[in-house]
Amino acid sequence: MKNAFPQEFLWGGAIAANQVEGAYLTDGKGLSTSDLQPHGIFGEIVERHEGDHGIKDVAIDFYHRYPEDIALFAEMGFTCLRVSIAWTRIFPQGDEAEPNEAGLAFYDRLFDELATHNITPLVTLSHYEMPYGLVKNYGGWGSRKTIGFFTRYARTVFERYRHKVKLWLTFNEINMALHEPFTGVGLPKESSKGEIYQAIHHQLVASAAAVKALHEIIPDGRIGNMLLGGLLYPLSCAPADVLATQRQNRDWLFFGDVQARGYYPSYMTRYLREQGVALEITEEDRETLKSTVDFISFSYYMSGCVTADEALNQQMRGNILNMVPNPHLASSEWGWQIDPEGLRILLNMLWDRYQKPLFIVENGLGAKDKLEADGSINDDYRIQYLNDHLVQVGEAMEDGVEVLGYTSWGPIDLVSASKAELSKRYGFIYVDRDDNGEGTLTRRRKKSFNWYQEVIRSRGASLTRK
Ligand code: BGP
Repeated sequence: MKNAFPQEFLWGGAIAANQVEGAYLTDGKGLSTSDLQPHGIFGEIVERHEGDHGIKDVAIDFYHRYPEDIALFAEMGFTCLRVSIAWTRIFPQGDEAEPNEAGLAFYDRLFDELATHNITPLVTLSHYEMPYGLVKNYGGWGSRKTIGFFTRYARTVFERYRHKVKLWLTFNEINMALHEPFTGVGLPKESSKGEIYQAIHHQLVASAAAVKALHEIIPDGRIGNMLLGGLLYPLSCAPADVLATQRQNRDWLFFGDVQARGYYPSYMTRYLREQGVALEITEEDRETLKSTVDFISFSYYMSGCVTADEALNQQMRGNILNMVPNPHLASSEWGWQIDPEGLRILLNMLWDRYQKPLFIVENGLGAKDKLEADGSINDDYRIQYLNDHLVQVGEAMEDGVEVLGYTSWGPIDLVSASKAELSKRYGFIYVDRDDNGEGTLTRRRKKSFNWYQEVIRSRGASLTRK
């Protein structure tokens, strides 16, 4: 492939605190919503008791092993690492007046280590977790007060790391709240549409308040939103299918519309009215929402189809976005449909819609890897997946889309979000730990490690087209 990627394009990987760090009560950290989901975001919510265990309590022990892991990322040539800050390390219950110094100090060490290797941090403020204290005592994002707690947290970390971190994201996959309200906004699963959208509204206001604070505190910084790029195609060309698809794409684009444009789109006003949902939106909220993001970031793993045919729809329902399988695409071992061209389509769609720079902050293949007797891991399927997606990123850039960078999901094996599995591996680096928590936590380079290293070194020239 010809060299489509500019010098300043950021290459790297993305991880999230609750999926890698472990040390779930260390140095004063409080319990987060993630700590109550030992079986992942689709599993039950479990109250924690002294002496109990969950796979994420240790995760891959990044809290203690980050220097070794960052050295491996540097060896691959990473110029960027997306991490998240665990809010509960900074404000353990969420409502304290003063931050927890030991938590702040940890991220100082982490960012210093990245700086040693010239790796630019891209930091998510909230990745699928919030202080459980805010859920228990205030009702999570259902309460307007949470906007203030979050803004205090955001301002605290912006002030503290203003010389170390210039690139920020607000909420990971903010549109996920519609599907998993506990993970997204700290509300029970059985919450009504009105309650969920009110909580989402509070979160959107908080996101905009963070954008405003960032611009004040770090004038040379940039902050983006983060969407689950749930690209949907009509199952057929029947206008009813096309219309249903437009509506479902708007379910998630709505978040981007508010965060990038600064106001609620008209289709949403109609939708909420027809659902009988009357949101409490103050004048001050409207003012705050006008602080729009500098760039759009998103995750992309798969695409899906939509049909207006309810009977067919019901038959095929099953996964989180209610996608109907696309007969033209193959699936991963976890049933996620693989669609590299979808990434080009999505990049163009978001660029056409927002005209703001884009950042692919998650993409990758979760697969079972085999550790050979000689210690090698030959993950050609992962190389293929990533190669094909990166080729399409190059195509989108040729189309004129402005892309800031690409951080593949899980550059080191980590605990999966959906089911808290370790056997669902995404990494270039293998971690010796299984779903039961057995293993030495030793790290090993997979075949894809050298492959990615070469892709970065050659700025994409080594990618192969079909
Ligand atoms: C995204 C999340 C990540 C990550 C990824 C892969 O939705 O932002 O946290 O885990 O999906 O999903 P999983 O871990 O379930 O395979």
